[in-house]
Amino acid sequence: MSEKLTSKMAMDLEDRYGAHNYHPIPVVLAKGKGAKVWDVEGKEYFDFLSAYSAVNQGHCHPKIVEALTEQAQKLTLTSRAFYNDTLGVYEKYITDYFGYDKVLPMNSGAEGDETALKLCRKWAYTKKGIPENEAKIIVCANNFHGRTITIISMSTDPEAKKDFGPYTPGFITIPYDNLDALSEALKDPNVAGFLVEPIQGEAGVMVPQEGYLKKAYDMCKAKNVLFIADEVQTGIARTGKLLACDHEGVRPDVLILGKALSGGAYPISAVLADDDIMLTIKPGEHGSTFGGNPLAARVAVAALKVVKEEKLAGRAEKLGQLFREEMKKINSEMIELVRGKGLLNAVIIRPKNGKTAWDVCIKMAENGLLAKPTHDHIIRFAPPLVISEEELMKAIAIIKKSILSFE
Ligand code: IF1
Repeated sequence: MSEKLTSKMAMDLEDRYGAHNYHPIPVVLAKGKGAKVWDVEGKEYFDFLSAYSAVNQGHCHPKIVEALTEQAQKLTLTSRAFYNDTLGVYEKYITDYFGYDKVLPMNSGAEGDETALKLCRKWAYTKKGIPENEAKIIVCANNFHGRTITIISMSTDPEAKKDFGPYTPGFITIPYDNLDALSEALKDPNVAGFLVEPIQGEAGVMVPQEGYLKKAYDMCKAKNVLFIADEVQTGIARTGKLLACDHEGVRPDVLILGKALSGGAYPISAVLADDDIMLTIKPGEHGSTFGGNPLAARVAVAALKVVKEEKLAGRAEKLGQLFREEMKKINSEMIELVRGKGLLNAVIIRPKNGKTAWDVCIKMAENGLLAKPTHDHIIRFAPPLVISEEELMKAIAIIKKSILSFE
């Protein structure tokens, strides 16, 4: 093809040949570096979505790309029918890094959550002594854990759920950030686990009250119930600590990671737990063709090293405070509320003259910044954690100019 692909052509192709399961902002990206991306016409943007926090380390981080390309030329996949020379190295590295006995490697975040659910049930029957098929797992309203049938069975979002039944049983839904409801649900002796996002992402960056996670953890301990943290989005430095649970000194019994575990270079997820839990799953009982492949193993080690070397958690903490302060200074009726932790933030948009969060995002894109609305009235702001203070201030100026253009 000698003809150059324009944005219009690329969008038409996706529309014509791709399933219509997304409604993207109309930009066509062709290149990324650090906190910035470029469209096919060469227009530059700050990326304030970071692929839903998968590119915390910045787009195309040279060290991650190096690990990926080097390993891609040597060995990419063996399946777990055989050992390979990279997986064990990665397993030692990540278990030391997060302080767990064992890791179970998977690919997508949803698979990580599914793995944690299976692990919890296995533990319930083989260790806790819950009667067969009676185990229950407590989940929170407005959660987001992925798109599989079991995961949407735990969802309270009609959009995620409707017309996809019948649903998987075995879950108890309680309100998020509500310890009384948790206490009540924990009275059921067949409860095996409590699955929670330390900050609810999809719900609109819902930060629970201080002490919620710690108290919830202690209540689970008192009832011999596993505290399972979905840190797929909040983990790996996004909220200003390595894990969002670290803000309250909580060490989950089961920890689910994904997204930035690869720095966005490859789909990699992981479940971490100690031996008494993890070793309840025996050979043949769970797995994945691609989970723990050599490419993933090398990429994950590189991605985790970057987080430490570039002190990304500290950057997220400091720049996040700056971001929220500057957002609160913007004098517009459209800004109803600013909330978040580290560089996982949300601005609640009050519609003005029929203009909504979507219109603000379109205006920001025109002005060179990409973000996506969630639930019509919330905009999530989550740039790569490698963004410099100077870049952040430029980005804030774009956000401000865009919002004020509706005054
Ligand atoms: C999409 C949201 C973010 C997650 C948590 C597991 C998964 C996710 C806490 C599953 C995935 C994504 C998927 C993405 C939209 C997105 C999202 F808007 F829906 F809420 F990030 F904010 N646990 N989150 O947030 O991971 O299987 O996708 O690898 O397009 O569905 P996955």
